[in-house]
Amino acid sequence: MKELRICLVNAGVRTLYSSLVSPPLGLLYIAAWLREKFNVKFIVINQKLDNISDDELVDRIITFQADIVGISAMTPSAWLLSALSIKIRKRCPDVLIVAGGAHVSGLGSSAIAGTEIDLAVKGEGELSFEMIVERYLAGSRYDDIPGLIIREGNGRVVTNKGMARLIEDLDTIPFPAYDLIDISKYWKVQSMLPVPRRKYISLFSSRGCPYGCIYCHNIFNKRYRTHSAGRIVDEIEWYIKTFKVDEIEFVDDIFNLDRKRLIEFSALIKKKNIKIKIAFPNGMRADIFKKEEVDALVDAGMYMTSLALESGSERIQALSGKGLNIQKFLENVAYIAGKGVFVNGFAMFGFPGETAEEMQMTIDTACSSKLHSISFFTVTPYPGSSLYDSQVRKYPEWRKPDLFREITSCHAMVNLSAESDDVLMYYQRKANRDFYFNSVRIGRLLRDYPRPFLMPLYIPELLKRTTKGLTIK
Ligand code: B12
Ligand code: SF4
Repeated sequence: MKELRICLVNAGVRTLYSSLVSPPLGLLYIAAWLREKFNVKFIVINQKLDNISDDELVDRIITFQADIVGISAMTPSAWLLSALSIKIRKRCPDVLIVAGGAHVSGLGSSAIAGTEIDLAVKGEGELSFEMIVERYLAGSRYDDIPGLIIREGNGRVVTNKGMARLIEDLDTIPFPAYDLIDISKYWKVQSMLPVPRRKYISLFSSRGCPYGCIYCHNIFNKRYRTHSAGRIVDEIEWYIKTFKVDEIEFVDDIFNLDRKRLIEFSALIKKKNIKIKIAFPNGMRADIFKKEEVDALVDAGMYMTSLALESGSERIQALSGKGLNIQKFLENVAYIAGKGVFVNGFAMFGFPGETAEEMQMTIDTACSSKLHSISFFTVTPYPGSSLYDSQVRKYPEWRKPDLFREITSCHAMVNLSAESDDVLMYYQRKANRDFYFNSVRIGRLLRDYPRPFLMPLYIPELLKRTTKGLTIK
């Protein structure tokens, strides 16, 4: 069988405001899955990491002689899809262009309007991409692949019935194809964790989350599926051996939902005497933690975690679907921080109808907590969230990807709160001032931040957040 050539691209532009980069795990999973089944050669290009232009990207696709190009994009990078796919089509007319990732998963068929993308996968990618390759090799049609979005010859976009098939047993997926990227390049930039320059690897050990937060995605379905504890530990051992990493960064949505697995995982790390630092830049739900689970993770090597508060108001907790038990949050943050773990928080202002009093409740809760640091974001209705679906009728312009262009936590594209833009921005600034300009907090930060000598790097950002706040696009 002829060797197939697939180029996988993580679309993005690295800017001052959008500088975080981490390994494109979705693409690495897809490559690992496909190369077990087909005679296929891959290249993986992270446009955001290398900040390469579309033209240079197309040069590389041509040099590689790709048969298929697979592009992944989140919504803030989705504006790139049109120009990039048009350029690929112009210079490589026969290449099959396939898209996927958070943006396509959220927006569906509208995501490929105005592009030259042939096929798009909404949701989990491995099984759909496998079916695409099968049909590509057989020269047959794609119209029996569940949920697939297809651009027909006449430019019309249709969506097949059904939903992308899910992998039931996640352990059947091989380890992500980290050999296809130069992981050391990622160690020189900052990932989601607020600590730059670490010899880490990202690990995604579960898919799906049963909670219904209105601002969150639904890429992997609401049903929670996990890699087994044994598989995660095998994966970690392989990373240590192959890439000499000393840290694992879990980017799950909700790692601690399966308590039994958490305990088993921690016990295995101990039993095998694996020396590794463990960080959770997101993906822990604070109010469901039990003390023994925290103890087990700390024993296994957890040194940093982020825990989302989102709001200090019970009304907003209910309205946002998060339904966090705020008291439990405060208790668990204190317990985890007391164990010597650096605890970062997340909160948001600007939920639909949120009042100034409710914003102040969030500030008060954050300030009364034992969090070491916290990011105060504004609510952004990303495609794929139920908040987007419920509001988009009022704001039809949101369908244009340009509106979300490189939007970050420093910008708000909309103000859904009950207050004016000025009041919303005032509370974001005030939150940063009240939280950080506190001698006890600064003392704890200096004592517990894992790389104190790097802290000055964050001073310009902090000053910006405390004085300028966000801007409404
Ligand atoms: C790590 C991470 C990041 C990393 C980058 C990761 C990367 N891939 O480059 C960093 C920290 C840089 C980041 C930044 C941001 N992120 Co982020 N991030 C994540 C997180 C936590 C994990 C991503 C991951 O590795 N998932 C695991 C892999 C296996 O999943 P996957 O990438 O989706 O891939 C699967 C499918 O999507 C599909 N697929 C993916 N690509 C392709 C391509 C093809 C061709 C096909 C067929 C299929 C396919 O198949 C894959 C395997 O099943 C997700 C949450 C989540 N659960 O995914 C949020 C998430 C993706 N991020 C999100 C957001 C909002 C952001 C920011 C805007 C945050 C901010 N305010 O600044 C920025 C945007 C950056 C930008 N300019 O685009 C949203 C995206 C919403 C949306 N509509 O785009 C998510 C879903 C979080 C959420 N709760 O809603 N993020
Ligand atoms: S925000 Fe967290 S708890 Fe809520 S749905 Fe998303 S992953 Fe689940």
